[in-house]
Amino acid sequence: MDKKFKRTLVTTALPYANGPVHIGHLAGVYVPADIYTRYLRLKGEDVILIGGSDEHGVPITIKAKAEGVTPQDIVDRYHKIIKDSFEELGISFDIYSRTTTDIHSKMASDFFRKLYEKGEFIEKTSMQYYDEEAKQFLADRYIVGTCPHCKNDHAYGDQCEACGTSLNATDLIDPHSAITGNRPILKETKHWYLPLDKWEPKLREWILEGHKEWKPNVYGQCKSWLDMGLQPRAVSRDLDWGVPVPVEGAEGKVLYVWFDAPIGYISNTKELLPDTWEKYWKSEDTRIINFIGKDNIVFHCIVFPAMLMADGSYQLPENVPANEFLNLEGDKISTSRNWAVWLHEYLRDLPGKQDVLRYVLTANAPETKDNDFTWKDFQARNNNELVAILGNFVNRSLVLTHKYFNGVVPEVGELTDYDKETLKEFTDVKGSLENYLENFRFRDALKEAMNLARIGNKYLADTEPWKLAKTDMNRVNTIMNIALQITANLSIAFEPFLPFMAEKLRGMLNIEECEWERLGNIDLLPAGAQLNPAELLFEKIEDDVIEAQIKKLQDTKKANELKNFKPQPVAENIPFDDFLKLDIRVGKVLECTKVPKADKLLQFKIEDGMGGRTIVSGIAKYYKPEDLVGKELCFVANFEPRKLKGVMSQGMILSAENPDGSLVVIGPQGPVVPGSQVK
Ligand code: B3M
Ligand code: ZN
Repeated sequence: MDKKFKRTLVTTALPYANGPVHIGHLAGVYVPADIYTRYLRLKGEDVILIGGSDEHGVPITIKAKAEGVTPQDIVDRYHKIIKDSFEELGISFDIYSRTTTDIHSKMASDFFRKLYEKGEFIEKTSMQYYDEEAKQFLADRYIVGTCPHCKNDHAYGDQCEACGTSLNATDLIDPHSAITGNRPILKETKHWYLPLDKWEPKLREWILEGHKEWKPNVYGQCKSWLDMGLQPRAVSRDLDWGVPVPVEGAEGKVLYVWFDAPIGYISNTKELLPDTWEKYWKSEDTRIINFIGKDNIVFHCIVFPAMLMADGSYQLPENVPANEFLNLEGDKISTSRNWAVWLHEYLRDLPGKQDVLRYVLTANAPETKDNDFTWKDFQARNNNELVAILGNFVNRSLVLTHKYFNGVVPEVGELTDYDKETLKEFTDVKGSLENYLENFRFRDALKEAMNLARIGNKYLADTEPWKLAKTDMNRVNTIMNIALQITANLSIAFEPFLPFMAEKLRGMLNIEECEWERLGNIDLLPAGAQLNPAELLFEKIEDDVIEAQIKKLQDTKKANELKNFKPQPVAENIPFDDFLKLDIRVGKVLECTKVPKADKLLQFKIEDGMGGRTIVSGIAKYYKPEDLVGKELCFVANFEPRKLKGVMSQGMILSAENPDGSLVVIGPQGPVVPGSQVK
């Protein structure tokens, strides 16, 4: 760590307590923050990891209304689920609290009052939508209307989720209240604004000049916000859920959730360290690191720092290593569409596999670009990397030691050049691991740790102690000593990433110590030390486990399609005579084959009572040809013949289209003579 700093305060974005956390949250924020904190702890540094639930904001009140419970009920439910599941995954928070505590309300309220008294806010009145029946102002999400851009009729007052445009509530066409369905009126209301423009020069200097080392995605986003020019931003809302605005004449108003939530980092630190919290927030020798997802960059790099500058007594973050997004099986993770792997469900469905998830999410972390989580990749990384490399090496070294030496660490003898080369390679790992970890490059760091196991595997495979055991036990002593030293090093190197595995491994090696400084040493296990029995560190994940998870997602997709299915609007009316122009017949499939070089097309020979005909149809994705032979179906018999991929098609087979685009062939429900007309 930079000599300037005596201690580190690590914060993780406070997840909204209106749903459980999913793998996207974990990969973006919590796993990297935990790796970083565990690493600093291992080095013996003064570091704390602060987390908590964000329990205010409009979505929580909407969810409560929808369920007929109070917002407090909602946040109590999810806070518990989130907190317990983080703990089970080994996210080593020093405190995981929430923003509905008294300590937090008081701190947020005092923070506001200080800025208010210093004259740091602008008071402005504006016209906002008001629901006369519900007698309340409608926050953005409470107003639904038609998007002026894409005409989606379910756009919200702050954003249209169909086309992604951010909106002002007053942009919506035909706005109505999500509470009563009434058309809201515009009514005057007063709010407090933080003049971000006032802080723009300082922010520019602090970020654009002072923090060129920030990740390019973070730096770039800040630069583009700053270049667009900052505007005053309202920090209060007309709402009855939140921290009340602590000034006279502010009845019915609360602090905007993005004003109070980041103060949660401070209040949670105070809850943890009532007497010394200020040391972590207000002294220059503390390094503050905010782990967040990319959608939170503006709040952490612009808005919150402007609040801290306005207060004047706090340190600004030293780094904000925001990650990009993790997608799931090719689609954006979405809470409302239930398109996610939920942590609490993962822990239930794949018990004891915390480290596997930590491993996969780190190996595939969206550090520089969006990445995709797939269950197949999860399985492959477990089976081919954790089991086949790491687990295999550790198991071999322990099992061989038990076999040849009754589990006692053998003496090391004379080293060969190859031994020396191997040792050099693995002592170098420490430096590169540190370099990566300190620069928030956790994927690379993990690769480097895994490299240690690769070195070990290769060493055993090359030296083949099992062959030498018959002829040269002296050499086997040395080889196994080296293999065991590498194994012991793994228990340190992996501790930040896979803490459950590392602890189990230390148990097998019968060692307690785990100090980062010892990493790279070749005397972690003294000769003569007794090892405990070997156990497997990882087990293969079978196909059925993965298939069950994939099926769960497919079911979700189907359920969403049904929920969202809107039949096509019915076409214009036509006279009966027009219908009669279509000659629809029943036919029987005599032959059905794939059309060569056309993966969508099937070619049919149809018995039509008139000597038979050939029809080509684009349904190859949905049927195996042999399954259709002998079936009766309906076809349009008087279509102009046309050539498809070189085959003349005399008609069109009728099918129905499902919401997912799949096609199902239409046929009679009872026996019909081929050639009969459909009317
Ligand atoms: N709850 C948004 C989010 O979960 C917000 C973060 C607050 S961090 C102070 O993405
Ligand atoms: Zn739209």
